[in-house]
Amino acid sequence: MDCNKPNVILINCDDLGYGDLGCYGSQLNKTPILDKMCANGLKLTDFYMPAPVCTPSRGGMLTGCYPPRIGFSLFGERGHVLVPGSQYGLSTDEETMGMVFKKANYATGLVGKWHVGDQPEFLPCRHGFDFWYGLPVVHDQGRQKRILRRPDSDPIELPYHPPLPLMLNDEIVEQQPDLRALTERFTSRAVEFIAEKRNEPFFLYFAHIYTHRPLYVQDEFQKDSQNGRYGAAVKCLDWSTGVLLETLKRFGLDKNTLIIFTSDNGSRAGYPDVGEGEGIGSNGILRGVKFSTYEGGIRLPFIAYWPGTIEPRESSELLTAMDLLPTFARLIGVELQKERKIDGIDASDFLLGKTESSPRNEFAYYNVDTLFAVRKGKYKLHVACPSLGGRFGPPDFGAADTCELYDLVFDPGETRNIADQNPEIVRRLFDLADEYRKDLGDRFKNIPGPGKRPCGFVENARPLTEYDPTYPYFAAEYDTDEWG
Ligand SMILES: [Ca+2]
Repeated sequence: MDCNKPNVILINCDDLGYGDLGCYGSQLNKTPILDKMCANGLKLTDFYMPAPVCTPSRGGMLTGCYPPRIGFSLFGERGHVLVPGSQYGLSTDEETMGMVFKKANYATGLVGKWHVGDQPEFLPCRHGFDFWYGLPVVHDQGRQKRILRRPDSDPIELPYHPPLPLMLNDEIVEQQPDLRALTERFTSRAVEFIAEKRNEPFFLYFAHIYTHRPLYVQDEFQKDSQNGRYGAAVKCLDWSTGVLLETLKRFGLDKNTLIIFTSDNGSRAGYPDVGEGEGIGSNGILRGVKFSTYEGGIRLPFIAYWPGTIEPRESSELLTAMDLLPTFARLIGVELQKERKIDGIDASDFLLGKTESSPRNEFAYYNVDTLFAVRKGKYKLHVACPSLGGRFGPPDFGAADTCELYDLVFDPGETRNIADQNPEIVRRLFDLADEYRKDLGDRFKNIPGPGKRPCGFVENARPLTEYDPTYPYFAAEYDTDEWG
């Protein structure tokens, strides 16, 4: 076994909130396996995704870049995430995690949701992944009743998407798969991948569909859930992680495998269309929800587990998912491309416990391509707020100026604006915001951003599937109107 070439498994959940795991304070969801992994690994309290919604969060993580840098902003007129048949996707000019691991001759696999472009030009095999079993889009983008419920209007039925494709590499192997069993099938494919690649170094990116709605979960996980289908989905994530841990142990790979567990953005808990009673997610002590640049939308659980190499510890140092790409590169001994600027910082010494402090001490909160807030050290300044999207919606409609300063150490819930009492800190953070805008631009401020690169684009895009009333789909249409 080549100890200089550790295996890496990156587990990314979908919409799992900061407060959804037992080890992050959940009293409702049962996560004994993740809690144990957390107790025996590195737990971060201040870990950020690059965006508070799927597509830019994932694109930013895979490339080590703030989403505007890779052209992930507004896709077309309105879309803040990619939809089936979009002309946009992750440019193959960008260096992804898959490509970085390929440089070191790793086997690279993706199991689960991609969501950074569904056209053939943008699929995982074009981005350094040898193997892929999963969904090109989010699972609420299949044939499913979609009722938009807003407190201020009557329910509106939204148009159907084309049938949800399940892919094996670049081929569609099923349409409208049974969502209730999909996580088990993903887990089984992940085990097969590990088994096949056990004699060579591998990178596995496992991108779950839980706990994004609609939630379909096997009865087995629902039986003793204290949080409805939501708690059952979290339990299934815990179970799936347990299967991977056991598989590594059986193949004698556990001491040579780094596992990271996180989520792409915060929970939707608190949205008006999220019903009570069926179980809801939690962003714990944090304010804000998915789509929001308050902490709850974008600060996520992060566990790094590598028995014998990472000593158990908890840290409140800053780290972001953009830092994973350069950190992995350092761990496996490859150089990143030099032509294109990235935003990630190599944090391998911090991850391994060689230093107590993280090399990152600031973060820019971009949503679509407007800068909403900056953090440096313990201080966070909100410089913009959504103008019409309101508390709940994405800020597609624009922004308004604001000036809210929070001390995230004493006030992680962002409850007390201390801007008036700290004019000097406010001034310094406005200056920092301007530095980011000069490089990455700002839609709201009409600043173009010379550091932005174009998103991938194809002229003749179309959905991968088309509804055919005579075709025997696994599920003709998903039968809940939960989405988003
Ligand atoms: Ca998500």
